[in-house]
Amino acid sequence: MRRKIVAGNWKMNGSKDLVNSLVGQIRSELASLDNGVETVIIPPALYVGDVLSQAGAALTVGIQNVSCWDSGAYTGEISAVMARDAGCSVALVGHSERRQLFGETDEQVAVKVGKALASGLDAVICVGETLEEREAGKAEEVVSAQIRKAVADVSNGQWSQVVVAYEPVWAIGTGKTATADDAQAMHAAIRGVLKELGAPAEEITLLYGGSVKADNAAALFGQPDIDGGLIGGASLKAEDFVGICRAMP
Ligand code: G2H
Repeated sequence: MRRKIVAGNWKMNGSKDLVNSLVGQIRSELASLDNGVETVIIPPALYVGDVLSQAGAALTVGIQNVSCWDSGAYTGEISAVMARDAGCSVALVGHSERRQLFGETDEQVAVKVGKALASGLDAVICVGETLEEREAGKAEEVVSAQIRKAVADVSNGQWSQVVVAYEPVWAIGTGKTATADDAQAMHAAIRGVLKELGAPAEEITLLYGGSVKADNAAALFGQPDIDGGLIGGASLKAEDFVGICRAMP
């Protein structure tokens, strides 16, 4: 039985006021939900403590990025060890915005996956193709290569901490969503790659991300290989985010 996860990636949005208004509301509205979904809030790192203080046991908290290093003279960096120490349970690694805007490479993603897992965090490894790559018929090839590199150093005992999020770059924040069929096809391919690599593929949670909303979540989550969602814009409004959590079968 795979974990079902809905994670809200706030990106560089939010404030103490938003934490105060949103987290308690999400928490209370999800209190009666019994569909087994694990709900994760991933705010900007400065607000991790504030979110944790309001999250209660029902919500877990994550960090959007971790450093390639554990500590030292790396101004502005936050290590996985620190994120764990601060109370995070989850780290996003290799989000397309990190790859595209900050030049994060597959090699750095692999190092960050290692740091997250070694520190005890679950690593949500983000992969996805650009529109150009999809139109060239290379989507599966690109995503498969990203996964192979990202998990190259994962050891047998660490697979239970690995989650993969498929986020087609052309669907992120654009209002365009992959069809449920297209997303399912890619998720099945991802599971196939994990299996080839010797991972317990049937037990690994695969999330879809990219303009997920309350009104398209049920179709996506109803697919056999889609185990939840990584939510951006719609995680900033309680009604939308809770609606997505409720859409999990
Ligand atoms: C993809 C997603 C969250 P959005 O980046 O990671 O964002 O739901 O706004 O497309």
